[in-house]
Amino acid sequence: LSALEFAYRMPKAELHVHIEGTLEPELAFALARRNGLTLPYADEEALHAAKAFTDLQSFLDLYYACADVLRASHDFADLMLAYLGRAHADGVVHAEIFFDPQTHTARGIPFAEVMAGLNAGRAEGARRFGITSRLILCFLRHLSEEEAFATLAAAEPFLDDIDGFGLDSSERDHPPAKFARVFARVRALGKRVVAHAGEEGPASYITEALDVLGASRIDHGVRAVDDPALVRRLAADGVALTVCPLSNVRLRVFPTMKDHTLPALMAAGVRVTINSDDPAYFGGYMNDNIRAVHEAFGFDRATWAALARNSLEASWAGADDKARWI
Ligand code: ES4
Ligand code: ZN
Repeated sequence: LSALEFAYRMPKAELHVHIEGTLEPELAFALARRNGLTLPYADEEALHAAKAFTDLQSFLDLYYACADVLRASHDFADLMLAYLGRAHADGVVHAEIFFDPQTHTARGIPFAEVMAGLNAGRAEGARRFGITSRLILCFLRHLSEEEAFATLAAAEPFLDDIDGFGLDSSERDHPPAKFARVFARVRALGKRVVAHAGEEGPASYITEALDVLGASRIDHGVRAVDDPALVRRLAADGVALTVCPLSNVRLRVFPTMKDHTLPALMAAGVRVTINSDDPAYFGGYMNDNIRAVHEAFGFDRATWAALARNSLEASWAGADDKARWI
């Protein structure tokens, strides 16, 4: 078995995937039809052509526009089931999945409708594929603290189904500290904290996410290399980074995959994981990311095994499940 085939088949966890970012063009057009809507793109090919991004914001504009086809709970269920099936095919045994409720409640979709659909999809995915999953509610950082607090209040009846809270959307000029009080409340509710930091924003946002928000994992975190003391801290404390290689190249965080800081972070002893972020937008799912990294860096089997083990260890799966997989 080649190192790449080995990596494809390894049982692994996906810890950084936005469910809205798994909306493939085919499903987007099917949901538009089902809901009597017209997408601002003539066909799947035109939508595909719109995915030539120049930065994070150029992606987010399209991502939020396409999410408009998600209306009823069964739309969210179909989206979730399609993702879990695709992840299962790539050896993913456990997924911790972001959702952006503000993208939906702002359009008048009830929070309960979103939750019902995501949970129905997760239940069916567990039945069909044996895949376990968790939900992570992300606050949109370009919106206000007040709106984040309102979202947290709306989430309170559903806390049994939400394992953690995160922070996503436009990073620049929206530092983690903007949401210090919201995440204090999240911690008081006994929930885990993660945050996107150090994707387009500076390494100092990673430090802030750890110190001010109490984040236990950092989403992306690839700019940590600009602060050697921070890299030593991440390694010493075992803070996992949920790295998304194809995303970073498509959003021009790095010019090419060979410029990616993933090998440097691993060499420094940081607990790195590989993830797909928004697979319908960035050119692929888990194993597509693994292939792209392998083409750039040619890791051996031991390195791929370590990356898969990192993902399972850094996950919030139960101890029994972890013992089965690791
Ligand atoms: C995202 Cl790649 C990325 N960065 C920040 N926020 C996001 N939401 C969805 N994908
Ligand atoms: Zn992300």
